Amino acid sequence: MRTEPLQIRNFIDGQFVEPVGGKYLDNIEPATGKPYSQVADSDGRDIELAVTAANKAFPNWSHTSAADRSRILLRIADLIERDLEKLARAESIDTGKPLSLARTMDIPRAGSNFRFFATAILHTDSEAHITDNVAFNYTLRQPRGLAGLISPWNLPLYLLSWKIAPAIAVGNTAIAKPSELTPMTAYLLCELCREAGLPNGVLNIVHGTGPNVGAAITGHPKIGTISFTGGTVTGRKVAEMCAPLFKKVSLELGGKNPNIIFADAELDAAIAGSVRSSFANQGQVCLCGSRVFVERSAYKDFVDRFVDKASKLKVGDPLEPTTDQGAMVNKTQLDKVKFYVDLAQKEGGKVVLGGSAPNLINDRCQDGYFFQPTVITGLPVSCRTNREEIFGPVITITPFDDEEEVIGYANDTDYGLASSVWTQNLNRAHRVAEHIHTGTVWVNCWLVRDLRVPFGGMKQSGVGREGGEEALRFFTEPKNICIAK
Ligand code: TXE
Repeated sequence: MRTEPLQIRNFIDGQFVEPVGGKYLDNIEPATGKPYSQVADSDGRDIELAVTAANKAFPNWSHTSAADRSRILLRIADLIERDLEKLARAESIDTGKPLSLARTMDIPRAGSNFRFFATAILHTDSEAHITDNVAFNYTLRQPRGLAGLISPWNLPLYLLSWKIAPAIAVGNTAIAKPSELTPMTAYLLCELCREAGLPNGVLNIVHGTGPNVGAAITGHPKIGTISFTGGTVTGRKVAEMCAPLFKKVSLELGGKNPNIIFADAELDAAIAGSVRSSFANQGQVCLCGSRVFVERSAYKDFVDRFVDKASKLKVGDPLEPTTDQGAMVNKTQLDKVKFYVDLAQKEGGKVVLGGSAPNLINDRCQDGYFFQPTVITGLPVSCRTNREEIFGPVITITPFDDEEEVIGYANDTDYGLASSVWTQNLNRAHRVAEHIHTGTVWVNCWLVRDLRVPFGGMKQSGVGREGGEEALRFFTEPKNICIAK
């Protein structure tokens, strides 16, 4: 008997509701290339309903005590942890990422995001100043109102929760739009928020495409704060929509991150760390180190050992426990990767690993969007392959001769999100880290995350910072009150 596919509906005012237009998009499973559910294809009319609900909820929620807000967010974190397996499986099916990765990274990090901001709001301090003998100044940090949160498809629940948690923790109400490519865990999160007792209208999730729903959020006059994560091209459109409305905007965009290995690095650790930073999540992480630079004296040894280790990554069915590399999120991304591998060879590069789709994974996955971990050498530093974000399992490895040269290579990009430096020389680590133009520099590690630190990019990698104190400040409005003595 043919069962009807699950229809992912919008979550507005605490209820799951049909999109006003009654339309749905197929939701494709990347590992099979076949639809396995449907997602609401909403538009501005649905955003209007969400704005009404968020507006209605704002007065009570913004006056709820921090202790009560904290208790609800902690309950959400507990429920995410309770449903770890269910959420991880949903995330893996929806994105094509290995189940093991969703289980160990995406879902636990989503729970951590709620837990972190649930407790952070209990320990915020306020500024006060005695102005000579004439006045007493203090600063109130108040919630801004309605927050519009737009998230991408690569780490769906991780990045969506990274926005929802601080936004509502400080007392805003939120209208969130997950990527239409990966809506499932956002849908499941709504059920958990309701079970946790989050009041109706505090969180509203409207599904659909960027132009129909995302633009309705960024263009809505009553949504004063926008937090966006996605591509640089789209980030520019978001900024253009928000500027004339004087909205407060945070943009987390793309990256083309340098990963620098000096000859004195602990090479086993550098190779293991570099394989992970190159191919985690099929290279679909804005923080991946896609431009690897190796000091010339260690270059051949590094390339041989890196290729050997990367060749052992198992490309497979994301649901198999032994899989290291799953499917790319959709055909568009797969075609983009194929385009850049062809371009790299036209630019003089040599494919020393991968470069094409793998052999048949299994019958279930024969039409999935798979691509082998790919390593390309011999490219000039400033070619398109080394300048443009590919966002897939494709990295380049290039030799360098000295510190000044490699810092110049690292900074020769329109992006500035993250970087890694591998060396046992402490002075050099500090020196190089200081001169690289990225928002985050990891030394002898990658993707070690502390939620207290500011996170974000420079140049075309974004505007603003999320994480920790920065996120609490972003989602609140400081008001200075001066009282004459
Ligand atoms: O992201 P988009 P896409 C990079 C990566 C990728 C490229 C495009 O290089 O190849 O971006 O990916 C919504 N107004 N990153 O197309 O378009 C959209 O529905 C408002 C890096 O998937 O940026 C989705 O919810 N919203 C990034 C979200 O924006 C709009 C992670 C992101 O979609 C919109 C993902 C509009 N006009 C991709 N158009 C990172 N930094 O991690 C689309 N959206």
